[in-house]
Amino acid sequence: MDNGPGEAASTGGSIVTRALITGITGQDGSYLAELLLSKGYEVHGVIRRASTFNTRRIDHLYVDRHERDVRFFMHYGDTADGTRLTSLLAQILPDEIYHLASQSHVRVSFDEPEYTSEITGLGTLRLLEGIRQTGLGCRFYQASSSEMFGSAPPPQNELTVFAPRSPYGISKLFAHWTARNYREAYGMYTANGILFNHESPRRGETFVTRKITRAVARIRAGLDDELWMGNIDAIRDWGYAPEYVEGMWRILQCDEPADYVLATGAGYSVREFLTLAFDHVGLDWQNYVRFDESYLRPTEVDVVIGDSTKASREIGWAPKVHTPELVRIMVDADIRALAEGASASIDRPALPGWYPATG
Ligand code: NAP
Ligand code: G4F
Repeated sequence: MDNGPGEAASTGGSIVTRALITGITGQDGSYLAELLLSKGYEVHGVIRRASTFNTRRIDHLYVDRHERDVRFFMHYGDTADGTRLTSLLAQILPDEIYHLASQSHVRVSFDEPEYTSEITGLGTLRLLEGIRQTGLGCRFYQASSSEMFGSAPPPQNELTVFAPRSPYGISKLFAHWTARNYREAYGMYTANGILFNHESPRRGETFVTRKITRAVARIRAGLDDELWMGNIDAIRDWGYAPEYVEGMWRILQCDEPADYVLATGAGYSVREFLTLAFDHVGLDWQNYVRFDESYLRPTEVDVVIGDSTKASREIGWAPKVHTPELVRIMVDADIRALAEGASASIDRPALPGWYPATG
């Protein structure tokens, strides 16, 4: 049975496309859930059981399941647990799967290479094998990453030879090739979105952009007076996450599965990001930023700048928000959050000193 988009399952007489999102509690998962709900989808999310709440980014979407016309459902699951993933597939019968769950922090992947391979690499294999074994005719999106390009010179596109430089990048490459192999070997609809860095006010606070914008808000408010950073010469292609999840959806609407790069096409160094962020509030970053070598990576990806010509041509995707505007959006959001007393936001450890230096 192939319940592709537009021919989806029927519930209560109406036609509803049913999506399954792994990693729904993350930055991208939360924006994607909003997007799909706004398009009339029934959305099922996989969340990890945790001893603390991890649903903060999606709490606003929650609807009591006893209400009428509920279209948002959560299920416990973990990419380490193939049996559970397979039973969820058989229970939910999704038309589209967006596989976003991952140990997504590059620096952490050097500390936990085995765990990262298990979750980020093998997790994809478990899900694809579950789809194959249950015989589902669904469409599958794999969250591939520009980190797979590693040391390959920019601009990078779908034809660039991969040269990953971290356990995370290597794990993503395993997942990427596994998705392609299942497409070729079994005729399954699997598509890879090779996404360059994309950020937002919902970005985890140990990624460099959010770390900076949150620090700017706190320094401006007089709550902090220094910011410890690693390699600020690295160059990234930073876009705006809500636009990238729209790209994910477009990728799965193609008649034939394919792989696409999504990027803005412009590179900025971390140093330039710092300048833009501090300038936005009238401060000089050089008065606050200090160097801490514990934030360096054993091998660094020096520069990634994407070429998303194929996505523009074939799926009509083009980013509108570029890095300077992104910086303003994020700084303003962190200033607002601080003023509203929500500065402890999503990923801030209660006791930073207890945590390994990861971001
Ligand atoms: P994120 O904010 O770190 O979210 C990761 C999600 O994966 C969270 O929902 C997390 O759950 C979940 N997760 C982690 N380990 C899991 C496990 N063992 N089982 C089930 N779920 C697990 O990442 P993001 O920025 O939204 O990125 C989404 C995906 O795109 C990731 O695969 C990432 O590697 C990839 N990607 C991101 C970018 C980017 O710039 N953002 C670029 C390219 C690719 P908890 O909330 O419980 O931790
Ligand atoms: O924000 P980052 O940690 O992101 P990174 O390593 O590019 O990875 C992110 O983007 C990937 C897309 O290519 C995703 F696949 C991945 O899941 C993740 O979302 O670091 C960006 C750059 C690096 O070069 C890092 O060395 O910033 C540099 N940096 C300098 N000081 C720092 C810091 N990064 C962090 N996290 N913290 C610092 O203090």
